[in-house]
Parts: sequence; structure tokens; C-alpha cells
Amino acid sequence: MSAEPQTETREHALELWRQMRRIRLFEEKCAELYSAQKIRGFLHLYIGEEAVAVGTLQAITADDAIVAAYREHGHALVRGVPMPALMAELYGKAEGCSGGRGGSMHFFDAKRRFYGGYAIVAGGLPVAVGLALADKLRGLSRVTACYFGDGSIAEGEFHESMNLASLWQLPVLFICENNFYAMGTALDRHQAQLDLVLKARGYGVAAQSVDGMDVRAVERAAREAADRVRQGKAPFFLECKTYRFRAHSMYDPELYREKSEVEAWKKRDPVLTYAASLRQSGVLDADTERNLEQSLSRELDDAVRFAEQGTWEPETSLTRFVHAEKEAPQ
Ligand SMILES: Cc1ncc(C[n+]2csc(CCOP(=O)(O)OP(=O)(O)O)c2C)c(N)n1
Repeated sequence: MSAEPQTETREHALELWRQMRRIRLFEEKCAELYSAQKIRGFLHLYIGEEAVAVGTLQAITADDAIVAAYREHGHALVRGVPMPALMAELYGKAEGCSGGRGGSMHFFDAKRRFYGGYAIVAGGLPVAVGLALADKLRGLSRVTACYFGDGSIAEGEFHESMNLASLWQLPVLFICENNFYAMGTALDRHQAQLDLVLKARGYGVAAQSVDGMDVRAVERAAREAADRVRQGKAPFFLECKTYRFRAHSMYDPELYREKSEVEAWKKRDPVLTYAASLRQSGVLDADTERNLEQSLSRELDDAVRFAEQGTWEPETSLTRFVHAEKEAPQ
């Protein structure tokens, strides 16, 4: 696989925009449905960070694995987990991708090699290392893309995972979504070393940092990084500097950061700035934009209808999945 798309096409440029816009609309709808109490439990929105999932996942094939944290709606959408199955999961319906039992933080779709959704900070990293180890032992040339926030850097699992991935030369693409806050704790309040690339290099892992608000830059960096993982059969650490425009979750009064800081980052909104550049270069014309918006809005309406019409689990299946079953349920 080459580091750049074979040819830079208008279709590809538009596809990046479509995918980011699709995540944005899905999540704005989620916020609305949460306020209407249709979606319960936890809800962590990815709004502002879309360029990271969209840019990086251009470099990941259907054969590669994905492990994400709990802000994972965008990753699941780009991976191709059907939107109705995601919306039904948020509603807690049996038709959801995790049978309605996981909710927002636990999307899962083994068939598409989307291995979660982890609510425990840094919980996905050892899982990614295990998946990569399995690939290596089986002689498969696959990458495991592992997403986590800057909060994970403070966890022992980060250090153990980086160490083992480096020691055993495992094909993991570690993608740190550095939005500078772990809930209400700023990175500089919990880390002595703020250069995260240096931390990765400390484990002998090649690393790079990229502007996570620029989908093209993220895509370029991710293609190079994934190539290195694939060809060098060794881990890589990609830091994407990004920002979440919304609160940490729906319960957060956001007392830890200035409104002016949020407004300053919003000027770099990855969806709006990319759309503006496409309009300016003539790639995105008014007709194309209207058509794309209409088709996304239809897809969203269908997903909500599907979730609304979904079924609650019968009482008889309440204890199912408490113990492992011989056959993995589909
Ligand atoms: C092991 C563990 N400790 C604490 C928590 C509580 N908690 C939930 S989210 C969060 C912040 C994580 O921030 P980060 O990893 O940067 O991800 P972001 O929310 O910024 O995407 C914390 C501390 C948890 N879920 N798991």
C-alpha cells in the first residue's frame, strides 16, 4: 500500500467531507435524543474530533482491527457498522450492535472487526496488543488500530501495552486522540512530560504528532504510519492534537476550561473548515452539497425509526451473556 492515495480524486475529497458530516449529524441527533430521554445512560460526543477517525481510518482496511475508547460513535460509523444498529444500541434495543446491552460506550461488531468501545480508560490498549499478537503468531499481515485519549497516558495499561508491543514488535497503530482534557483534568495537571511523542519513543516505538483538526494531514500521517506498521511489523504511535467542542459527557458543567478557549478551537472546526476549502476549490458545489445533506438526513431518519421500532429484550434472556456460551452469538 502506498503512503498516498493512488490518485487524488474529487470523489475521495468529497468522501472525507461526507464521512465527517455524517458523524456530526449523527451526534447532534444523539444529543437531541438524549435530552428527550430516548437515549439513556452515558453519552460522550466526538463533535470537534471527527477529522481524527475519518483521516486515520482511510489507512485501515476491512481486514485490519479497530479498538476504540468510549467516544467511539465516529469510528464505528466510518468502519461501516450500520447506523440503524448503532442508534438501536443507544436506545438499548435488542437490534443494537451489542444487543442493546452496551449502549453508547460499548459498540461492538466482531464481523466487521470492530472490537469495542471501552469505558475503562486505557482498557482497550491491552486488547489491541492481544489482537496484534494473535495476528503475528498466525503470520497475518494486519494492523490493529487502537484509539485512546490523552487520559490513557496516565494509566499503567498504556505503559505496559507500549512496552510489550515494542518488545514483541507487534503491528499496533496506537492513535492518541489528544484533546488536552481527561474529563475535567488538563493534560498539564497530570503529566510531567507533555511531549507525548517522546513518551512513545521512550519505549522504542516510532512516533509522530499531527494536527488532528486537518483531515488531510491526518490521512497523510496515518497512511505513512500504517505503512510502517504493516511493512516494518512494528508498532507506531500517532498523536492527533484535537479538541472536543462539547462537554466531556452530558453531565459535565465544564467548569475547568474557559469559554474563550472553546470558541478559539471552534474556529478550526474540522468539518466547517474542510467544507469551506472544498467550496473554494470548486470541489463542493451547491447541488452536490444539497444532495449529500439530503441523503444523510434520510439515513438518519431511517436509523431513528429503526431504533424506535426496535424491541426490548424479553425477560427470559436477562441472564444471557453473564457466562460465556460455547458458540459466540452472532
Ligand atoms: C480506569 C478509569 N479511571 C477513571 C475513569 C473515569 N473517567 C471516565 S472518562 C475519563 C477521562 C478520560 O479522558 P481521555 O482518556 O483523555 O478521553 P476523552 O474523554 O478526552 O476522549 C475518566 C477519568 C474510568 N472510566 N476508567
